[in-house]
Amino acid sequence: MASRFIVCDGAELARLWARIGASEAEELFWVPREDESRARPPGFRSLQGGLSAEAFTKLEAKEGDEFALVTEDGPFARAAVAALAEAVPGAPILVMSDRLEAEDIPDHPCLRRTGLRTQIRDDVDLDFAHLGNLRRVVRLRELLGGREKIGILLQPDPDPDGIAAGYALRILLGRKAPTAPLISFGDIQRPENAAMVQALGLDVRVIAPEELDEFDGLALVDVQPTVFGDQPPARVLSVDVVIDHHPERTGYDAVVKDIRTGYGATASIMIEYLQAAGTEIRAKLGTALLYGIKSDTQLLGRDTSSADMQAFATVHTCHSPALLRRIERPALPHDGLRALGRALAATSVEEGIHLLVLGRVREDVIPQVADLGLQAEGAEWAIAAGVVGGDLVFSVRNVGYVRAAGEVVRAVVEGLGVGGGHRSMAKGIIPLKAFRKVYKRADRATIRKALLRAFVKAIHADD
Ligand SMILES: [Mn+2]
Repeated sequence: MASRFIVCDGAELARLWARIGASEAEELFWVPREDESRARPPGFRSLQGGLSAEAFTKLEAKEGDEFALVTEDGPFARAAVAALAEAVPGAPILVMSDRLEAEDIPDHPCLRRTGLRTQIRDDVDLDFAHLGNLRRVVRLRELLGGREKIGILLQPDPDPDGIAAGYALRILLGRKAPTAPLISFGDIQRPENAAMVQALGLDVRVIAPEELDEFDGLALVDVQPTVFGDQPPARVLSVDVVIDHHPERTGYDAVVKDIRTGYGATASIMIEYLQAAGTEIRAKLGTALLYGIKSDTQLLGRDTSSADMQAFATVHTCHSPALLRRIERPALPHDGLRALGRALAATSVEEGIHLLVLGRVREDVIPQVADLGLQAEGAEWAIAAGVVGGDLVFSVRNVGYVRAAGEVVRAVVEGLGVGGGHRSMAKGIIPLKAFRKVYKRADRATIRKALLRAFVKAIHADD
C-alpha cells in the first residue's frame, strides 16, 4: 500500500490539516516554527532534521508514495521541494497553499499546486487522484519521449472509444501522426466509426503483425495483448504501455500498465491524464473523447462510473457541437435520400413496428433511417433495411421498454445470417443468397413481407 506523507509548515497549518480530516493512510509531519517547538499538534511527528534531504531520506518512501507540502511560505516550499527532489527523485508532490504562485515553487517534473483553506476531505482525495494521474503521465513521457516512432495499437475494427483514447495519447505525448500513428490489425467495419475518423480527419492504419518492427515504441489503448487471438504476435506480448478498461488479462508484459475496469471508457482515463498534465483539450480532441465515452457507455447508461460522468462533463465544455453532429449525423447521399423518400411514401406502422425498406443504399444511411423511423407515431420498433453489396442489412431501434432488440435480431437471423446488439439498438445481416433460398426473391415487397413477419414472431415469442 502506498503512503502519503503530509508535511505541514508550523502548528497552525498542522491543526488546519487535522480539521480537514486526515485519512488513515497518511503519515503526518510538522516542521515547528521558531517559537513552537513545544506545541506539537496531536497526531503529528516532527520532521527530524528539518527541511533537509537527510530528513526526507529517513522517511524511507517507496515507489508510488506521495507527498503533500502544506505551507504559505515561499522559502519553506522551495527548501522542501529541493530537499525532497534530492532525497526521493521523481516522487509526486502536492503543494497546498492559498498564497503561493507558480513562480514561488521550483521546477519539478511531478508537482501539482492546489488551494488549502477551501479544501474539504473529498477535494484532497481528488487532488491526490490528479497527482497520481500526473505521475503516470510523467512516467509515460519519460518512457516514450526519446522514441522515434511509437505505434498506438487499437483493437481490430477500432471503435470510437479506442480511436479517441489513442488520439488523446498522441496529443499527450506531444506527437503528430507520422511519429505516433494509430494502428490496428483490422480495418474499421462500422460505417458510423468510419464517419467518425473521417469527420475528425484521423487515420487508422491497418498493419500486418510483421510491420510492428518499424516501431521502436508500442502502446496498446482500449485493448490488451492477449485479445489478439490464441497466439498473438510475440511483439505485442511485451509492450511499453497498456491503457484499458476491459477486464484485466494476464500473460503479457507492459512497462506501464493502467487498467481501470470500473471505468466505462478508456477515453475517461485519458481525459484525467490530459487534465492532470494541464494539456489543453482542443475542440477536435474534446469532441472525439466525448463521442468515445458516449458510444462506450450508451450515453452514460451502461457501465458508467462517476469518473466517466466527471470526464464527460470536462470534455463537454470544450467539444464542438457542430463536429459532433457531423459524426453522429454524417451527410446522407442524395440517392439514399431518394430511397428514403420512396420508403416513406409507403410508410405504415403495424403492430407497433415501423419498417422502412430502402433498396440498394450506402450502408451508413441505414442506421440513420432507423433512428428517424422510431419517431413515427405509434412506433415501438423501427427497422430500416437496405441492400449493401451482396447482403441484406438492417438496423433496429426500439423504445426501450419492450423486448431487447439484440435478442429479437438474433432470433430473426437464426439460420440465415448474423446479428446482435443491445437493449434498444441492434443490427442484422442476411446474405441475399440465403434470403433467396428461403423466399425465392429479394425484391423490396418480398423483403418487407418477410422481415415484418419474422419480427412480429420474434417480438411476441413469449407472449
Ligand atoms: Mn472502450
